[in-house]
Amino acid sequence: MSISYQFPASFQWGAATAAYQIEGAAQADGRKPSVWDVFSTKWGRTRNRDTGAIACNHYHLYKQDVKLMAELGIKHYRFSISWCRVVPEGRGAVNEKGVDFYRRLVDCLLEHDITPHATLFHWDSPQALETRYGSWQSREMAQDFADYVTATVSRLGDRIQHWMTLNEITCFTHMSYDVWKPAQHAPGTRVKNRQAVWQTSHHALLAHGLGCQAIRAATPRPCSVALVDNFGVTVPIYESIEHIEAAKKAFPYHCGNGGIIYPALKGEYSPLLLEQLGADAPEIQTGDLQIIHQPLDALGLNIYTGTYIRSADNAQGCEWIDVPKGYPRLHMPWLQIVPESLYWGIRHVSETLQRPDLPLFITENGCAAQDQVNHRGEVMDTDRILYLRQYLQSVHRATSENYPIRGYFVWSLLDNFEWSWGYDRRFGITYIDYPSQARIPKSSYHWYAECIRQNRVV
Ligand code: GCO
Repeated sequence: MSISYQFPASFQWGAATAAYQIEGAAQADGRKPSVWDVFSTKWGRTRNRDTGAIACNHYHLYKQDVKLMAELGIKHYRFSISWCRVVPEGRGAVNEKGVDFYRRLVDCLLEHDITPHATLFHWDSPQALETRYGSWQSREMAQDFADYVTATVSRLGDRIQHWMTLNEITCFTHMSYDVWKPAQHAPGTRVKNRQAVWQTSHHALLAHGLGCQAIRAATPRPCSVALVDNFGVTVPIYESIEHIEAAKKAFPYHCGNGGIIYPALKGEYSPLLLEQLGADAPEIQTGDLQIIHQPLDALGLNIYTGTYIRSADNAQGCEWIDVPKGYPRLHMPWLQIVPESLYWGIRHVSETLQRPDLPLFITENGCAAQDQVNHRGEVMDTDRILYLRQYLQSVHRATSENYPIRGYFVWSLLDNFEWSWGYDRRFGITYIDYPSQARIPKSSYHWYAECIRQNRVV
């Protein structure tokens, strides 16, 4: 009998973006620079010194982009709110014109029967706080973030009921602060040692905890509160008992999982990781873990790839497997095709993190591909369809085994500013012709629309 890959009727289909990657309008209506505005103008930080100054000009073209979403058939849209539009100096005065843009956007979504899911922080922190105290190097950032959350949720909580605090803590801490080489993400600060790097992610975890409390205090109506994380997915080289156990043993060590998702979901840093970190471990003040370990209504997983693990006769009982030279990948050096990483990412939450209670969303999954517009003005991205089809079949497996996966947001609705890669890498199911700002739905857009229409992987 062939598998139909039919999803439950309640499954939520969506698409995701982020403010600095699509909005543009960097100086419109009172917005002040973020660390990415400053970082991306520095020589050698982004491809071709690309910046998000214009991006997809979504700030002005949002109505046509919402129309694209409606025609796609999604009922859920994940976007991020720019801290430096709402509180341009990072703390203090609220810029009501900045809030008004998000009111316009959300009202347009609701008019099209699309539910907004708002990420409160997707890396574009105010440059003013970098100047004031070095951003995430300071504990003050956690409270300033919570105050910005209060300002935002008290103004938009009448329209938005699905909130996510932070997007991918490691990407604005461990990738943004480095000891030995220039960090690849903003603010790109050199710090004195590894403990200083771990202290930045500890401060981000505090921001998450205080942010959860601020949302719940400020919301004018019931809402859901989530964290979005890109923990490192350890995948058994094949599904034998010993390799599955090895993948679970490797999990806390991989990509610092034990130092990010463990405190958030379990209220403690993984003892195994702390032992490995030794003096590099962050300084944890009394009460910090209680602040960090807030109840969550959901967890967002951003998963693009995985790392194969096998069992080993060593102290850790597991071994990382290097990626072979010719392993299939898409148009990013780290984007090895590992479809089962979605299944194992979902399963790790229930079994390795022991949180089977936690509703899950795939809040990002997608790939960069070498998209070309053909002579007929089309983008036939069958490589992206291949990638997405395999990954969605892996999500389906998790639903068929009754793991609490509630929905899937493709990354991304639009080609956009891909951070240090600039506009050189295209992740969208819609092609952006940047000079004209024309939107061209790719074959993957039409394929995804058919999946949504049939509620299954086609
Ligand atoms: C991330 C970010 C996105 C990226 C996407 C492709 O997960 O890194 O949330 O902003 O653009 O993942 O790298």
